[in-house]
Amino acid sequence: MKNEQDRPEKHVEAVVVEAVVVGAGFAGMYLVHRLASSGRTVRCFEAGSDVGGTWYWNRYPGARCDVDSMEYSYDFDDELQQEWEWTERYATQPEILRYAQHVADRFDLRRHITFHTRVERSVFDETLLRWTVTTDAGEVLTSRFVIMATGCLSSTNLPDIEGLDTFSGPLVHTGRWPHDGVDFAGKRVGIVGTGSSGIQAIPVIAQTAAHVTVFQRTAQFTIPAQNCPLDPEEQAAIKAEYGAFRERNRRMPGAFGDRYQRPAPNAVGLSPEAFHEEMEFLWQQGGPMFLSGFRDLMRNPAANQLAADFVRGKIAEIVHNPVVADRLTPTGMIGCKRLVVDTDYYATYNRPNVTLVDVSEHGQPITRITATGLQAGETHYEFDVLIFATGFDAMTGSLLRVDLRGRGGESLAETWAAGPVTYLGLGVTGFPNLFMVTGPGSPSVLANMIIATEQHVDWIMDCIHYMDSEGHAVIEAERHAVDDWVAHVNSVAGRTIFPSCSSWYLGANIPGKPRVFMPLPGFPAYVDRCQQIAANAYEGFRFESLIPTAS
Ligand code: N01
Repeated sequence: MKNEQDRPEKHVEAVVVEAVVVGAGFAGMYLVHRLASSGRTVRCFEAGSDVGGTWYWNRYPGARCDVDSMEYSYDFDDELQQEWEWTERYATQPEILRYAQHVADRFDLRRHITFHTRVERSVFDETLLRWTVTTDAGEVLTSRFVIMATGCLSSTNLPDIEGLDTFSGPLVHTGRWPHDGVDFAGKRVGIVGTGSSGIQAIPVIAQTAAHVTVFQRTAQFTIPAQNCPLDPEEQAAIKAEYGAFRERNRRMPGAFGDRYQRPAPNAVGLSPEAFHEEMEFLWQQGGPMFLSGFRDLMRNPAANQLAADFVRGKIAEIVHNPVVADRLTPTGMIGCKRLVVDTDYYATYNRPNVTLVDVSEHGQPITRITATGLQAGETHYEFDVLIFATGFDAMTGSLLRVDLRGRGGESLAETWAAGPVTYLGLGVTGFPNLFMVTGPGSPSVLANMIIATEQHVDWIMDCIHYMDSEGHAVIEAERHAVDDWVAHVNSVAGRTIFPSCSSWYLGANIPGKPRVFMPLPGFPAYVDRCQQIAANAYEGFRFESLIPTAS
């Protein structure tokens, strides 16, 4: 902590607001609720016309969550979680959006949120110890805190392909889906990208389109969701002990899936029969807990190959045409890229109106978009609708889209030129009183996102209360703490298979983006560390206090 003795007296302008929150997804909404209900002035800015974040923008057909709905919801208010009724094991995008809107109504959040507005710039004034925040509507605010609740997967990635603006029909990105929908009936549809979004959308679009042509650059491992209606008795049983249910899930590595936990032996060393029987059970059970049946799948490449081979075998069983099955069969390790969860994905390729085109460098790469379709290799494909399911500039994209200027006018982009560096994924040296929710270096995308955002918001609120009680005006991550934290994240990730493939976790999907493994595996250990740091007077952060001005 700094010695305040020699600090010159400062006169502080009236604070317009205590906090500016950027984004009104699940993180921003909970922040607004906590800040406003503790009597603080808060302004939240949201580019969309309503709350919901990811679930507001990603309205493509088939969009649904792959964390169980009883787990993918706020747990900060017991009445809220008791009164809301989920209808399916995995909630659809419209149902999650309705839930977000219900929360906004219930806690009267919208009066603090300015919609259709982006924060464009935020500059830290080292004299006033305040942020000057400017929006694209021209509004300027002075705020003590800026809290980035911009989401990990909200900056869409549209590949830079020649002729993108020449296509004469609708050209849509899954992450910016039109609110009035897209009519596929009788249409020829081209879809580029086979990650989670494409894999969810393709089977649904194929049901009404005249023809769907899928342009696949890399084959993906995907596991059946085995989605089903939620049994009211099961829902009631969970609600009867919701607190304990939540607590058990918070102790899971990804803060979800406790009830699917089974004894997890090592795959290596197990008899092939016993291994196959367990894998079959996990496949029938469905969902992202598929890889948790064995302790060594995410650590030992040999074990991982056994599970990968099991899924490859499933593809060969499901897909009738062996050439198409072969094209759909991923190489490499399973779970190294984000595991995809689907409904009828592989079986969709048995439909006569679905074609798979390999656009990898060994196949027919896409060279340009034309007025009537796209050119891949030697072939020109004609479409009425073109869809890009090409993902996001993950984790850093939406943070860097705002011109954030910290001490000395340095931008976050400059500070992160070699990749994102943070302390706990919450703070950055040189950017006082700036918090990120689920920033790089925190479990974020490797965890149940709503629970991860609640944990961060609770930590931030505790920290702000602590600052007030201690008379601190400003908090800032110390450089040595950031360096140690980055080393820690690399070391934890390095003990897994995650860094060994080209995934968006590493920024590998964006040309020129520094390759840094951004999320931190292991939610419970992270939470323990956050609590320990708070208990030790927020070690690793430094504080500054204002000399009170005479009135
Ligand atoms: O994006 P992605 P996403 N030419 O980056 C391809 C979450 N999410 O929107 O693998 C041709 O995974 C690219 O190919 P390649 C979830 O965390 C969750 O699908 O780079 N193809 C890939 O196939 C997920 O991981 C849910 O070779 C190009 C695809 O586009 C994350 O969001 C649902 C290309 C992008 O896949 C992102 O998923 C949806 C090009 N120039 C999303 N550029 C659920 O909860 C890219 N591709 C279930």
